[in-house]
Amino acid sequence: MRINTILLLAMSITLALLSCTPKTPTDLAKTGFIPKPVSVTSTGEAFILKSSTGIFVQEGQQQTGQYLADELNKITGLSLTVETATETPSNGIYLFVSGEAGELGMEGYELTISKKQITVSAGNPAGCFYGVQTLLQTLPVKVNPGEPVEIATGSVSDFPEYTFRGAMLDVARHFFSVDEVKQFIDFLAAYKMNVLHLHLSDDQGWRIEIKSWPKLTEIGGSTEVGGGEGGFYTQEQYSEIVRYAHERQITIIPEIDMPGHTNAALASYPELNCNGKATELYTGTEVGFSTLCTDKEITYQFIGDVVREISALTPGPWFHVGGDESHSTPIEDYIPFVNRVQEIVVSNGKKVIGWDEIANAAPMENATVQFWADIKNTTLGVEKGAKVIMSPAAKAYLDMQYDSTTHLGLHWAGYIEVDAGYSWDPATLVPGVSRENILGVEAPLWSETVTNIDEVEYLVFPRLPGYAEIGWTSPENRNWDEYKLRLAQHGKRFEAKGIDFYRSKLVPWEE
Ligand code: NGO
Repeated sequence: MRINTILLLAMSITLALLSCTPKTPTDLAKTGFIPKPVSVTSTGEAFILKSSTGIFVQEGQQQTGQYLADELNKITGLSLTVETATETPSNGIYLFVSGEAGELGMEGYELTISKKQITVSAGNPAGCFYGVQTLLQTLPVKVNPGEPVEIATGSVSDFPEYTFRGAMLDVARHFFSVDEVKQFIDFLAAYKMNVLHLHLSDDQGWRIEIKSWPKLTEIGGSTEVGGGEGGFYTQEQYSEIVRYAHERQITIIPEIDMPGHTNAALASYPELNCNGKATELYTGTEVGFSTLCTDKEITYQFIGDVVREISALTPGPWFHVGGDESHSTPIEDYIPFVNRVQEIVVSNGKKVIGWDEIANAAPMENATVQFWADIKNTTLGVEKGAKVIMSPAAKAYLDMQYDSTTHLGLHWAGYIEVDAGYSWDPATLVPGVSRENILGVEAPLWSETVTNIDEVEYLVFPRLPGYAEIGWTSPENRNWDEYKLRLAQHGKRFEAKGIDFYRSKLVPWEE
């Protein structure tokens, strides 16, 4: 045999042997992480996760350790448990928080996977939780019982672009149960989002118990869009949502929308109306017809009580005052009203957030305007010293339809296909609003057309991971053509979690 023929033969035997060996995930850099980390390095081997694998945590990190154990056990069918350790063990998984910013900042983390050991080290507990989410994305979606679980070795160094990465759920137009809100929180947590804004009141419903004004929920909470039975959270239930979110490093922002979008309150208490008469409950979807009576003292007593009770239940730094579409409040009444409400919020120890219209009031230091529609309002807010949350309706509203065939959602701001939702940069979208003015990004889901969590899922997925990535990953590191391949890998994850998602034709979903 000639030497070339022998070489060829040897090569084909090797190839044949290679194709028989089971595929092990030894290239960490091929994992479709969302949001995309700052850097990923592969070392080409595998860590085997098995029933004897220990999960060790530094004192104080038990909760995140338990979260990791629960998630790993769900995927693998194993029964891993958590122990505390004072130093890095030589085998197993170890979660560690240094308490110092270091090169990756407080929220940054380093995930290191070797054949024997996985470590997550971070500046603060949030960073540690994000490292855990990255680790979870290295695992297969589901593992058959008894099958070894192989995790590719290498390291991930990572930190977020923006400190504020959120979504909003409108629980006023349709009410969602505590369990549904928890599911929504889990969606955010999986993609390292850290804020859930709850739109707790609107014309169609008041959704949080206020002990000093009980009729708000008794009457105002009794219906919703379409005339359904509505509902509300007791203060204990709201606290349970806050607690569940906190365990997942998510801050709740409560919103009480005012002076417009207040029909549910106006129907509950006649004295909040200028004519002293309660309005009828409302179950339609028009906006802009209601207003609190801005020159009655009782209005401010009411707001004072509401802000005080909700603030006492809310550990996060913010209170959202709404302020949008107050078409029935003359601007000369609107401005002093918003100014006074800002003072009430600040005196309750919270920072003000409002939709971009509140920029017409003053002063704005320490306040944040949420850009949704009006560039002039938003730049005015910036000039007055406010920070901006970017929620452009035409790009980031989760209730906008994907295209003209979408059976749920609205399209007043346009259709938002998955690529359009992903391909924009918060720091360059609005002239006059630049990186240093921006606190972060939030994707709101208004619920005029969605009535349960399955419908919510259809509008939220697959766009939510894109908004999470806009908040986390620097714009230089983002590109739709590359992102869509990573998103394609997540279709199986959505399925495994029972998420009803929109199978956009723009994404080459992996089967
Ligand atoms: C607008 C309006 C909401 C609607 C939503 C529907 C804002 C800030 N106010 O956004 O009341 O529910 O559009 O997309």
